[in-house]
Amino acid sequence: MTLKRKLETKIDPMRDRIKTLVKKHGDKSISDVKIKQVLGGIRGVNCLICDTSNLDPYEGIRFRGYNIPELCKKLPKAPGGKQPLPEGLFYLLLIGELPSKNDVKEITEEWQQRSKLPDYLVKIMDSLPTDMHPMTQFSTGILALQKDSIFSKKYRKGISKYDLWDPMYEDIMDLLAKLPSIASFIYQKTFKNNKHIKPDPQLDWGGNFAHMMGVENPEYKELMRLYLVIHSDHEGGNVSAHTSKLVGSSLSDAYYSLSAGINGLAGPLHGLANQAVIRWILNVKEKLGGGVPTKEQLKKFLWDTLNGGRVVPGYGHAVLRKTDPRYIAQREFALEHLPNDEIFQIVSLLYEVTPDILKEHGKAKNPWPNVDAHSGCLQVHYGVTEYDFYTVLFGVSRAMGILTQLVWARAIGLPIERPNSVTTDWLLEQVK
Ligand code: CMX
Repeated sequence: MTLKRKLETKIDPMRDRIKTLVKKHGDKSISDVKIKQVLGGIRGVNCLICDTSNLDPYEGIRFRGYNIPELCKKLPKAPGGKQPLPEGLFYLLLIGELPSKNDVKEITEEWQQRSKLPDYLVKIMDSLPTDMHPMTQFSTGILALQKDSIFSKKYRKGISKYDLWDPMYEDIMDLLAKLPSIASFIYQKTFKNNKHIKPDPQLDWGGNFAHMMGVENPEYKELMRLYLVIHSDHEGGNVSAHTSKLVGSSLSDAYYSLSAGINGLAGPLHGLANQAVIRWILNVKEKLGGGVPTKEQLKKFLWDTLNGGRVVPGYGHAVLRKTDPRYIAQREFALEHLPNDEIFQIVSLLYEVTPDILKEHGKAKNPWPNVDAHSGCLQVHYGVTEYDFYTVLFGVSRAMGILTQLVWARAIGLPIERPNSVTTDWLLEQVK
C-alpha cells in the first residue's frame, strides 16, 4: 500500500472519533483562563489540538508516544549507521505507526524523485543578496515555490473540503523533498562562493543533505540524521508550528503556511537561539584570548548578560521544566564523537554553572538548557562554522512536524482559527 493510501485509511476513523467527541462531550470544560495567562503568552491554556507529538514539562517530547531514546532504538537506520533516519520519523508523525525499513526506503526514493528545484526558483534564489539573512532567503524560497501549489490549483478549480488533505499531502511531499536542496543552495551561495554540490541518489534524505552541505565526514551524516529527527516537532503551541497552523486554517496552502512558520522560527527567543548560543560562546572566547574559560570566568559573562537585561540563549523554556531530552541526545553524540572538542567543553561547563546562576537570578521558570544550547557546537566541530545558517537547519527539520500537522488539520477539517480578543478596559471591568 502506498504511503498516501495508508494515510487515507487513517482519516475516516479519526474523523469519527472527533465527531463523537464533540457530539458527546463538546461542552465539557478542559481549561480555565486567567487574566495573567491572557497577558502572559497564553501559557498553559489547553486550546489547540496536535496528535503528532506531545510535550511533558518533566519528561520532554514524545513523538506519537515515543520518546527520543525509544525512537533511536526503534526507527530504521542507514546501512552501518546508528542514528534514526528522519524519513522514519516523518512516517511515524504522519501515520502514527513505526515504519519498516522498506517504508523508509520508499519515502527516500519518493523525495529523491520530487527534489529537483525548478529553474524559476533557482533564478529567484540566485538573485537574492548574499548579505540577506539565510532565514530570509529560506522563507523567500519556500514562498516562491507557492507558484506550484497543487492545493491552491485544486481549490481554485473547486474541490470538496473532505478531499483537501490529498493535494495538501502532494504539496508537503514536494516541499520536504526540496527543502534540503533549497537550504544547501543558500549555504553554498552565501558562504561557499556558489559551489553547488549535486545530490547523491545513493543517500538517504539526511545523508544527502549533509553531502550537499559539502561535509563528507560520515559522522556528520549521522549527526544530521539525528538532528533532523529531534528538531522535527514540539507539539502544536510553539511559535513556528502554531503560526503555520493558524495561516493554514484560512486554507492558505502549505507554502504560505510553512513560510510564515519559518519567519516565527527566525525569532531569537525561538529557533534563532541556536545561532545566539555559538555567537555568545565565541564572543567569550575572543574576549579571553581563546581556549576554554574557567567556571569563574563563565559565571562572570553569564552575570554580565543577565545584568545587561539580556537572556542567556539556549536556556529556559516555555513548557519544559528540566533539561531538554533533545539536549541530552546531542550531548551523548558529542561524548561519543567529540569529547575533547573545545566548544563542547565550554557547552558542558555552561551546563554546570548556568542553572544555578539562573536560579539565583530568580526569573526564569526553567533554568535548564534547551535544544539550542547544544546544536551549534556540533556543527562547528564538523566545519559548518557559519552560525547565521543554523536556524535554516532547524527549519528543514521542523518542516516535518509542521507539514504533517497541516495535512491532519485538513484531514479532520479544522475550521479557521478565530479566538476572541478583549480590551484592557474589559479586563478591568471583570475585576471591579
Ligand atoms: N535568560 C534570562 N532570563 C530568562 C531566561 C534566560 N534564558 N529564560 C527566561 N528568562 C526570564 C524571561 O525573560 C522572563 O523575564 P521577565 O519576567 O522580565 O519578562 C522570566 O524569566 C520568566 O520567563 P519564563 O516564564 O521562564 O520563560 P518564557 O516562557 O516567558 O520564555 C523562553 C521561554 C524560551 C523564550 C525563555 O526561556 C528564553 O528567552 N530563553 C532564551 C532564548 C532561548 O533559548 N530560546 C530557545 C527556546 C527553544 C526553541 O524554541 O528553540
